[in-house]
Amino acid sequence: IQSHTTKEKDSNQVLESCEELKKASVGSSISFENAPTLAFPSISTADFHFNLDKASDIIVEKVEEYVNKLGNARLVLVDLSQNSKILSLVRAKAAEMNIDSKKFFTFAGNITKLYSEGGLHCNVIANATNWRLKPGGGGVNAAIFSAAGPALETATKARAGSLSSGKAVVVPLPSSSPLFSREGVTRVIHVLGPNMNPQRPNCLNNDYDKGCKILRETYSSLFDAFASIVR
Ligand code: AR6
Repeated sequence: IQSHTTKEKDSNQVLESCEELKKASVGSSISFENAPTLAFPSISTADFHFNLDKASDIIVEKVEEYVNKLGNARLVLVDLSQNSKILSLVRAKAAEMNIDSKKFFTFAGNITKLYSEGGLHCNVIANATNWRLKPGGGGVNAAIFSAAGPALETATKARAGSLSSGKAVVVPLPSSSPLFSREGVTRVIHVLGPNMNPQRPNCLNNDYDKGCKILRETYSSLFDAFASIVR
């Protein structure tokens, strides 16, 4: 699975050497010609303090459930660093389960720069958000709202005022957003995972029966939302 990252980069180098294609990819979503792809971060495992081993089991279980229902669409788990613990846990477990590495793989990179820095085109990205769907805070939520510009906040408000845990909301990204024009992202799916951090609202106080149930529900909501876009 790891070598997929290299393959993506190699094929990007070929693309980059072709000036015509490079020009054609600027400012238009039509010229991003890959299969529909959802890039998603590991929900709840950083600021929300969810146990990494339990989360990795759930990610692989849910990916296995959905990956073959999505036609040629791909799912990609993203984290900032190649040394990410959650990426290695998931890679190992996905390999054990023989999950098709063309349809599901892991990728190290900033989720807001997957195309421009990694050559990986993902038309949909998931955001691990907060219940108010507010920009800022930290982690991937702050990164996505900041990279997308004010257009995402406006578009999000038009769809929903808040989110309960386990749920997802799909927000079409206006073409004025740099995430659209630079990265080819046409939709952001906000999801709210279970929280185990006492400093954050609705902490589950280490109740992993409830937490695992909600994390499963979160990934189901996310992949159902992506499936409804792909269909
Ligand atoms: N690109 C890719 N992955 C990232 C990026 C990025 N730019 N930034 C973080 N990650 P977290 P949570 C990874 O904390 O645990 C927010 O403040 C990170 O390494 O963003 O669900 C919200 O407003 C980790 O693997 O989300 C909520 O209040 C994963 O993304 C709260 O944090 C999720 O980390 C949600 O906490």
